[in-house]
Amino acid sequence: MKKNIFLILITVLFSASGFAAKPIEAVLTDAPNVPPPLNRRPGKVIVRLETKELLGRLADGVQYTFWTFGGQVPGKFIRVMEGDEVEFHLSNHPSSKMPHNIDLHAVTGPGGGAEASFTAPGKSSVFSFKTLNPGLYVYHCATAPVGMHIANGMYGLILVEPKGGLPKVDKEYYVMQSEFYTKGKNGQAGIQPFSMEKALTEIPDYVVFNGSVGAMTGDKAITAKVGEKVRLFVGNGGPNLVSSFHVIGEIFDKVYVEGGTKTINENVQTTLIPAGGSAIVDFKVEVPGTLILVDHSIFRTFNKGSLGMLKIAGEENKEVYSGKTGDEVYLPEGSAIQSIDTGKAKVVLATTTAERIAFGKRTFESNCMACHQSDGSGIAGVFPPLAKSDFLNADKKRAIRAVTSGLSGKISVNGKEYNGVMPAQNLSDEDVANVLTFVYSSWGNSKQVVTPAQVKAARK
Ligand code: HEC
Ligand SMILES: [Cu+2]
Repeated sequence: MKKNIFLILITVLFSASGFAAKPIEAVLTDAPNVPPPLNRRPGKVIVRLETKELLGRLADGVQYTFWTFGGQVPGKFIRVMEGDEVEFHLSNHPSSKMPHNIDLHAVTGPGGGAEASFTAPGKSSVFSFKTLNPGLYVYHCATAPVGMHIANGMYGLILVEPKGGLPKVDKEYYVMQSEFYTKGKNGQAGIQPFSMEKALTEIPDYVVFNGSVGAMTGDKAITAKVGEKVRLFVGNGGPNLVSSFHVIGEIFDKVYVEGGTKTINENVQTTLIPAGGSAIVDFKVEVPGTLILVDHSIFRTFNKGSLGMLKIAGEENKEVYSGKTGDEVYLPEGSAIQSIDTGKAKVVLATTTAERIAFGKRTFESNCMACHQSDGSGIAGVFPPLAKSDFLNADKKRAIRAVTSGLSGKISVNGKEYNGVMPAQNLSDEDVANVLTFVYSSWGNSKQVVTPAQVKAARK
């Protein structure tokens, strides 16, 4: 114990007097985690990063060969401080097919380190730089064809803490948006190769946070407690799109505009994050619930994947937010149940029950989940549960009709009354069969199978 204190004292004295202290190995983290604040003086720091190409999940049933910094998309979060001397080691895994390099926007020097770090498979490169400017910076691969290396997942964030650090908060998270361009359409199953044509037209099939659809939802949501201050380090890897970053149900108390440290905007709803840029957003969470992280170019969010969740636990504060205090059906004269046209053309027909369930899960996620929730639990008093629903399990034909024609008026589900309106779902017989078979197979339901022929018959 005494010896430790003595050692710390010596180290402090040495660094204070300008003696070269032992270099520090930087702690790197995978998204959504961020290395802890540094609380130290500037010094010599060693960063070791490995490029690796690997097959991974892009969406349910969809796989993609990602090119990564550190084995995940986005790349590892690097945290250094203003005035550090960074010795950067880039290693390219022997199994890689491509050479890679790194352009760190935090570097002052040609290519941001790109030329110095060009590394063939099975090799390592070393270069050094001084962190002259504090801020939150993107890094990315800059090996030709640059667009393709970025499109395949080669980007991440490096934070250069200003001297003295950023103001203290309770939770810090790493969120990075990016797009993927695949040969097949959104949702098309299998291993999807990169599509250069789609990348050139800048119309992606997927727009995601942290590398895949659903990387930050459900039990992978980030969390905080009522009363805590939350900080998101948000980056945009592009390669093409600009993000309108927004958190549904929050207002950013502070935005470090474009990831700089000088211009701090306050009370912001949506902040623009350029491709190859960043922002730091701080906010205090006041009430419990699930906040939804989105790109407010909203079709990207609800149809292409850029949706994340921040779950807040804690006590209600009815003064800040009352929740629903009134709930009545509003059906003015002449109005009928509306229908939602999803415009989705499905071509692949299920041949087995397992396939029906798998396809049905996707239909559920894009057509039912918003109301009935991902675990089928519904929302008390508003959307009835599908999980263990006596209403559902008692009568298959009635369940089919609810989906094909909509449902309104008083119903009772598991002893609780509901009096809402479910819009008719404009789905094909095949899709209705799939989604109901999925629902029946999930959450303790009766495991009945619904076929397209039964749907067709029930429509009459
Ligand atoms: C816009 C919100 C909304 C969407 C989307 C929606 N529902 Fe519903 N659903 C409701 C409401 C509200 C009710 C209750 C209607 C009533 O009170 O008469 C309901 C009732 C039901 C019921 C009967 C009650 C029960 O809990 O068993 C079933 C089955 C059902 N929905 C299935 C689905 C399926 C499957 C989908 C997707 C294809 C879907 N719903 C999409 C709002 C929605
Ligand atoms: Cu590369």
